[in-house]
Amino acid sequence: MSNTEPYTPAKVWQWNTDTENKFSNINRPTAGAIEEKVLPKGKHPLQLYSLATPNGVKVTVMLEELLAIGKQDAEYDAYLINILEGDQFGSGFVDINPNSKIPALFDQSTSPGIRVFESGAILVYLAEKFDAFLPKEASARAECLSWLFWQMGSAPYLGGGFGHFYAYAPEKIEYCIDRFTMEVKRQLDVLDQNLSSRQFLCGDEYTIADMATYPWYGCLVIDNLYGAQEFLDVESYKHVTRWAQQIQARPAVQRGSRVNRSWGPEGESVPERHSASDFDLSKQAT
Ligand SMILES: N[C@@H](CCC(=O)N[C@@H](CS)C(=O)NCC(=O)O)C(=O)O
Repeated sequence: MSNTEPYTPAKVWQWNTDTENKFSNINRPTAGAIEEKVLPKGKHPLQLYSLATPNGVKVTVMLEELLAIGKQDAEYDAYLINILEGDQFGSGFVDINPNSKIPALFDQSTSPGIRVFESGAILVYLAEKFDAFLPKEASARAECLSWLFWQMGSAPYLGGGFGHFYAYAPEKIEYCIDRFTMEVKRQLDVLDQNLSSRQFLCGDEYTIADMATYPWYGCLVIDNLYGAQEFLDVESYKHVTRWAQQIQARPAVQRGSRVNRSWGPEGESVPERHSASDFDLSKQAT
């Protein structure tokens, strides 16, 4: 594929399996399990199968926040799903998420157990189960769900659109980078304007909307997600930066961001988490 060769779509699209790209290689045009693989299960009420990508971090941050406010039944076992190795296509994983994407949660404290997939649905499920981080009053709840769903609808433009074409695609295609940069900068401006008069996305209260948005737009601005800080001129989004720094300073966010990480500095990552002491053990390993 090259920018200089004009591309004419075939009459019927065919799946090209001999691409060199490690990200497109894991994708396939069909759904369902491709191998029998039983998922491991721990002793805690909640079983999480995930990876520390922005969508995964939303949930580990929520679980750590719940534990931090004393919700002991939010104890969880977090197992690593290596999406580059195809773990998401194992039969056990597909049973709890037919869409083969992390994160996926299994609540074994109920009988029968409950599966939940899609990060936004998992956040709402946990918020309702533990009565936390989702306001109950009608207008505050509507505001929180609006920002949560805003994030769920917007992030694919950031990750699948901008991030993919700016950082991962085998060649830089101006049309694609322009299109998604325009949209991501517009989204950052939406957030910046909202946060200019609010401490958190919905006002004074820290909610699941902040937890969902921080790993994407917060990390884009303060952690150089996709190496795009300069390209996107993130310094101009001052309110997003202030908000992201405030959230990043929370101990539960720092713990949650380390869970299910299989990369980064040794001692920082906690690839599997089964108890609070896993964070200390991981530090001692350095
Ligand atoms: N809308 C989903 C998106 C989940 C998603 O895209 N997960 C990615 C990692 S961030 C994944 O599992 N990719 C594996 C694949 O595409 O095969 C959610 O928010 O849970």
